[in-house]
Amino acid sequence: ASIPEGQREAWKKHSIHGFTTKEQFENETVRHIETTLARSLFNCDELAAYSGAALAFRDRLVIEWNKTQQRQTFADQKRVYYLSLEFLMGRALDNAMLNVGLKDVARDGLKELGFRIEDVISQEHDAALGNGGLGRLAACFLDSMATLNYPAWGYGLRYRYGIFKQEIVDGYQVEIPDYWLDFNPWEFPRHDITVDIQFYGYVRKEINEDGKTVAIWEGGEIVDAVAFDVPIPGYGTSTTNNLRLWSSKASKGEFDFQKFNSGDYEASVGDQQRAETISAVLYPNDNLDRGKELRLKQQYFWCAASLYDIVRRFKKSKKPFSQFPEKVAIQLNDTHPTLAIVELQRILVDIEGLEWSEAWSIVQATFSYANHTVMPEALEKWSVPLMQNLLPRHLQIIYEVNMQFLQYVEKTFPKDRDMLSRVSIIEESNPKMVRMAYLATIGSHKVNGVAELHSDLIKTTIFKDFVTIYGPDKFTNVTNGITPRRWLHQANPKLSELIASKLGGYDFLTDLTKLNKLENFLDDEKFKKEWQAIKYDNKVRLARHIKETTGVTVNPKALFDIQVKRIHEYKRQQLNILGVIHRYLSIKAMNPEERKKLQPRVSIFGGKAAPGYWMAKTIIHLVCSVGEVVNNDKDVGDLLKVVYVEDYNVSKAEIIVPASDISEHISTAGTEASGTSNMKFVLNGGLIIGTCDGANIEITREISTDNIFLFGNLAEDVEDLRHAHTYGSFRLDADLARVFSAIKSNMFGDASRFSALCNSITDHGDYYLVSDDFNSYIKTHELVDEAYKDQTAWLEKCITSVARMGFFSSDRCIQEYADMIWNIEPLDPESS
Ligand code: T68
Repeated sequence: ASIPEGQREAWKKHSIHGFTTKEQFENETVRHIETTLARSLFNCDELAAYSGAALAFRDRLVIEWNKTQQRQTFADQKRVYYLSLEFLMGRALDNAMLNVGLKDVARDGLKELGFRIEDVISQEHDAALGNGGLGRLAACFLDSMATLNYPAWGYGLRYRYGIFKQEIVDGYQVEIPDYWLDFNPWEFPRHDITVDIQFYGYVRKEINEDGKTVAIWEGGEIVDAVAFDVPIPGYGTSTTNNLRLWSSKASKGEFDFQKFNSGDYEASVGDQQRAETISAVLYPNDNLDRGKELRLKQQYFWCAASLYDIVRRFKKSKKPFSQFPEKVAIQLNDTHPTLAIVELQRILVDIEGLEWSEAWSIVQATFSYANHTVMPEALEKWSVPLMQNLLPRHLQIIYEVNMQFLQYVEKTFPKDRDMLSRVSIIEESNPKMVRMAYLATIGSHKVNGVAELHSDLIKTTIFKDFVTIYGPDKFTNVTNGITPRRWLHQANPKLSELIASKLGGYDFLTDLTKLNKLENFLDDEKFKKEWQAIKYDNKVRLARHIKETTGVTVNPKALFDIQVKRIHEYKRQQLNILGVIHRYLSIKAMNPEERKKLQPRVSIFGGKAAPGYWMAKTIIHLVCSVGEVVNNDKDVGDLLKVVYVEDYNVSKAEIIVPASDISEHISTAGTEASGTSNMKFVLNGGLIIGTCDGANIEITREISTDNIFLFGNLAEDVEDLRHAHTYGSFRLDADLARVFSAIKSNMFGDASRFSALCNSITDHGDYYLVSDDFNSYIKTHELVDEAYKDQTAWLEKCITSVARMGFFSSDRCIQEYADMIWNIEPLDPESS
């Protein structure tokens, strides 16, 4: 429906261009406050100022967004679709200001209107549609894809409730629902873009006019998927990509007017609510699979809507389906979207009438799959009866895919009889289970891990047989990265500015390897003083936040030791807090002379526990209980403080990350696929203490062993150590035994509350090797204390590390995906 040639002049005359000057920004902001929000200068609080400024910036984004979409349609290049059940975006306004390069304009404008930009920015509610690393990775990738001008779309679910808000009440985690949609200027409902999604029903076989047997999926229920679009601006480019989130609602056909008219309101409203439940809430588990039916419904709802949308867009080009993989790449963020593979095969065979094998080649050439964990409890499996009921046709397709795959395996490896049951998509358990990681692997042309160690591990553990079957080239590594725009420029503006002043501009934000020039300034005393002052200011800012939210006073001159991430036994916050108790006991035993020599510390924890993960909640409680005792022990004073920062999220991370001296990345070797906060902390001039796990290993390679505190057993030894525990040779570390005695003496309150936690280490096999690594951990912390005393040397380590972090930009990472996996080209907005 385009405007005729003759009328286009009028359109162009009135076409909106968006503000560029302070005057125009103020004008737009006030206009939005007065008209869009119907408020006035007598009635304008910080929230209204935020809303007005956000709407002004939104207008600017929309203009470029429209142009980008037009340009991409016209160019008809290959696009990538990033399917992720989680997008942990955080706040959008600050990011929009920086990406379009108008933050200074906004600061001055807001000041003139009576507001401080920081207060306005902090009014925004985080978009928290994710659990942790996996969801935040998706958000960093969107930023990089737009910045690098790739024609890329994100597809996700528009949860009404994001990850819960955490409150700490009497030292326990309490979960509060995160209703975030009250005012969200960043999304655009597309009520014209809806897709009917079918569930349940049955499959009928029919002979069509060509004499071919076709499957027809009938009956069941229909739910509508409505698109909500979110603009994703790139940094320093006008490319503005789209993130499409699906929301569920009762379909018009389905909403029972009969029931409604006959007065059975409750039943009709019930149907509606059941439909809306699908996109109601994000499942709050990270690295754990619980196999709930509603989760499977969410997955299919989102995959089917996205695939329908992608296929519809492709069909507009009128090209044959054989060219589908030349126009479409689909990236699966973990196994959560694996049903998209099955759905595309269903569309091609059942609806478009392609031959099975031709369709399957198209599917395999289209999809690629990134794995994010090797831990068995996190690998997705769905029960066959559940799938049979909810998605009967999809289960048939899975069985067919499996049969053909197993026939091939049998023919190729006739001697290995056990291989068939090992690699079958269907696990022969009771009930039978569909192994989603195998299905994703079989249906993709590339499978990648997210850090080198992890990519090696998947090839020798969960996908060992698949390496034999497909050869090693199907499996590759793409080490994770982070966006330096948010995680340096936005979170740490002063450091970014200092770096820019030395490097002659902000080019490092789009080519992070440019940071290496910082090594030329290691003798520049003024530079180093400024660097140190910025770190101190960032610590003061965090100390203020801690004071306001917990009431605890911490000294910004102390060493800030931070562990913020989801609470999980494999991430070993228990090792950290047991180490803190050890430190406390040591301090208590010291004489005044020894105390004088000790480096004062603040141990800062933060992170959410899955609501049903009882052990993780116990760890939180232990941290809080230790804090309660230590922080009120006059005898200890500033030598040690222990803080739990409530409700760790993206916007808190932006305050916490720049304030660390040392951060903890101490997972049992071989369990953390990559980790990405390790990269954020180092990029902000903090050092890390960590195990040889995930991306810590590559960080070490880049910044050198001199600049990182590594400790603990290696991944290759973990299996043997566990085996040894099981067969009797477990010996509790002596220092750790003293720590347990202290806990048992009720030093931190009723010890029975911590007994399961202690017993998991002392009596139940110490699966995460806390005792095995304890001594090495304590010793390494002593090295940290020693090193921190030499502030000059410490500072040089920090600066050298930052200079060498270029590799960990998500731009590098996206470049690798684009070249090695997606085979897509950027579309430069200036060249068309
Ligand atoms: C994380 N995974 C990895 N999973 O743990 C981390 N899981 O090492 C890695 O750096 C990061 O992914 C990015 O690659 C997760 O965050 C989940 O959140 C999750 C959510 C649902 C189900 C399973």
